[in-house]
Amino acid sequence: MRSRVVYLDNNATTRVSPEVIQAMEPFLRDMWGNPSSIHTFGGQVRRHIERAREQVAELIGADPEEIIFTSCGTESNNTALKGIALASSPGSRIITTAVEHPSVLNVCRYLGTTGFQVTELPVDGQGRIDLDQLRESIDEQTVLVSVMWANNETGVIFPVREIAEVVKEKGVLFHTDAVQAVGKIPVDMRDVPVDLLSLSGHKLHAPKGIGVLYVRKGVKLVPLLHGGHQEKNRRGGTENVPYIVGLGRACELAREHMEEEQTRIAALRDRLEKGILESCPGARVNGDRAHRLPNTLNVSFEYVEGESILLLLDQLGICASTGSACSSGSLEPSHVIQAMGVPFTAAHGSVRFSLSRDTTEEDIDYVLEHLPGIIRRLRQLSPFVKE
Ligand code: 7TS
Repeated sequence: MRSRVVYLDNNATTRVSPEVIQAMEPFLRDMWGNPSSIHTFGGQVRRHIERAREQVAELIGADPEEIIFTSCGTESNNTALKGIALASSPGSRIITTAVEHPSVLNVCRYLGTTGFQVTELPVDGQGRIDLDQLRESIDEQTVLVSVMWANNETGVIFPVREIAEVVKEKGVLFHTDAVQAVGKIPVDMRDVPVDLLSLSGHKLHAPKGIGVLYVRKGVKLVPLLHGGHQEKNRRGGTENVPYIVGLGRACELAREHMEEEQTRIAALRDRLEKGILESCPGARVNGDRAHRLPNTLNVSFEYVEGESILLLLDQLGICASTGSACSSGSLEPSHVIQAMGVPFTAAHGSVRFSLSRDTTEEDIDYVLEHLPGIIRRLRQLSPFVKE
């Protein structure tokens, strides 16, 4: 048995916080009625959904009416992209970036096979897009621009306000996948002219299987799930009441504690980064360090396979990831690292460490105690290195 687990894969998923479990429990045990029912037993549940809607809205500076509950970030992204595409004429253009999560990129590519025009903007070596290139690529046919708020693999934060302003100047709709941003950095719909925004519960200590699509008042989109009248006809299906209540509580906790928590998390991340760069020759950080989520560190170790590092870390109970868990199983470097033009010898050795409010100093010390030795051992095995 391993003596401990050091979980540094919080961009893949986070632990459900005890307060969230406590908030959800009554809705699994006692208050299990259908919120659409006429009788009091079911109907009493409805106001708890509306309370959760307010809690989510408050975290992102939205109006509760602009919040649609979905089953996950992937569904929110699909609803935004397909919903706007279906409300537009065939041949319309959608613009996105080469470093989006597959739940945006693969939807755009699918829409590309059904007659829509799709532009994937490249990124530079730091993972940034060029705003002039974005402006120039918005043509008469463009109906939607989708750029993530923060990248899940590198943590790079996009200048969403500037991007939104460029897009709105052209009279085009703007969607942002904020799955990795919400709960980690301020996200406020009163400040930024976003039309549609996706978030996901399990990235902020709520359960997997609950998400939100924010849709600004007045924006028309075709639902992904046609069905009953739930969510004001924008998403059919009986509401996942316990998870909706849990997400509401998670948003409330994020709002109360984000500032202090994220300062502490950023300090731990910086200590990990400094320790790795000092003790592992050939280590380099991927992504723009000046504009990065406080919890994320993506490092490449030259001439070493990321997968081998993960396996050896795993034997010590340390959980990290190469790129996104969604693409694990493939030995290709991640599309994000490739799009940034990271050299081949480093791209294969990229590892993502992502922290959370549960991360402790001892966790970081434990990694720094063991990682340099792992890298040294693997380098000695590399056919490319003579030491
Ligand atoms: N968008 C982004 C930016 C994400 O990071 C993820 C999950 C999703 C959408 C999908 O959300 P879900 O609720 O459907 O899971 N990202 C990752 C990751 O980086 N590693 O594992 C899952």
